Amino acid sequence: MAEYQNIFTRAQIRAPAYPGVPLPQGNSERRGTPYFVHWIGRLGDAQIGPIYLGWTGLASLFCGFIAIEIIGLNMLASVNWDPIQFLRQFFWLTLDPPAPEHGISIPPLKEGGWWLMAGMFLTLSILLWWVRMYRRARALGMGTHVAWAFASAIWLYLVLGFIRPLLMGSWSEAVPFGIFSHLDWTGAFSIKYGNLFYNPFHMLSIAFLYGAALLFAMHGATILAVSRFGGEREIEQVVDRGTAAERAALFWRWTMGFNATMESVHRWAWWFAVLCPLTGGIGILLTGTVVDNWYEWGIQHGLARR
Ligand code: 07D
Ligand code: 07D
Repeated sequence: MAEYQNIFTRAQIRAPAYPGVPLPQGNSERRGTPYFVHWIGRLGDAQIGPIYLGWTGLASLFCGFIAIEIIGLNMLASVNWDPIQFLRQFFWLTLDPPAPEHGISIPPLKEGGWWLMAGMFLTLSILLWWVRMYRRARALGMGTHVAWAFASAIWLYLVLGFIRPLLMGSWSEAVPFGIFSHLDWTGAFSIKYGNLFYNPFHMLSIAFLYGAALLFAMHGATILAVSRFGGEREIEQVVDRGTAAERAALFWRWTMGFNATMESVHRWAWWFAVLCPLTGGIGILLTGTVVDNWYEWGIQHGLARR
């Protein structure tokens, strides 16, 4: 019995290393001879590589490197170039956006210009990585669901650091680069706009966040529970349901009254995950642009009481 309750993967795939399906014309080669690592296999697939180094991936890594370099060197400068203090104070170090008086102009480097430049490179890096995800999926003849889910997170990121600051007419509205400074920003944002809890889109975002965790737990647990009947071979189970899918479905009909299917559970998961930052981004976009104080808004709309 205990063998099925291990958090690590027990069965490791050890077929001969597989370079992947043939790619359409115009794709570059996949690099590296694949090899196997036992401990990696305990978490996922033991095969490492080959890796695809397209130009969008390389350009993304390059832009990401520049962004981290700008942020890191500014943080290092803020502790007088002392590497020990950099490590000790890392969580508290920050690269802040320009002050309000700069509006959406390009400020001097030391007054937020570095922040703007880091943000530009980070955004380029993220967008190029999105293109890489999209194009690799197409090259494999897959759907582009992963890229569109990623796009939803990018939407929230762009609202927080670019779209909303533009609408508000000031970079100072954007999020700083720093571990605790971005938490301080989040806390201050809520207070400044009268308590984000009364923002219905924050409520929706939270419901999808919690819902996504719940669905992930239910789905992960269900599949592990029927893996002794081959339940993790999900797609086979869609066309030829067999005893694993039957038991999983019956379990939920017993305990909950109805059940998802092997296919629909993934649609639920996708939508919950996607709707979390999608609704969140709408909530942030409305804050300060359409609604100045969510508590007052809540009172006006019968949500909050004085
Ligand atoms: C587990 C996948 C791996 C990703 C990881 C994050 C960096 C940052 C720092 C250059 C689940 C890698 C971290 C690349 C490097 C510098 C200075 C994903 C997994 C491990 N946050 N946030 C964190 C980001 C915002 C909030 C942690 C990013 C908003 C709260 C990490 C963004 C608001 C809390 C982090 C972003 C907000 C955190 C762990 C971008 C509202 C926490 C993240 C680009 C949404 C938690 C100390 C994690 C924490 C935390 C990264 C945006 C709120 C540093 C990259 C502005 C309340 N955030 N965050 O595991 O421990 O995600 O903070 O938008 O409590 Mg944040
Ligand atoms: C940040 C999307 C961008 C990330 C990208 C990733 C890299 C690194 C590195 C691979 C997370 C880029 C990656 C660059 C790659 C490696 C190593 C997604 C991001 C593109 N809140 N709140 C939310 C709760 C309060 C506030 C969402 C709970 C207070 C603000 C979420 C509580 C105040 C904002 C949520 C709570 C407050 C949010 C985020 C409880 C603070 C937002 C969803 C129990 C005092 C954001 C509408 C998400 C939002 C947001 C949860 C409380 C402030 C559901 C559970 C009242 C300002 N809050 N919150 O997916 O969308 O984030 O709001 O109290 O901006 Mg909140």
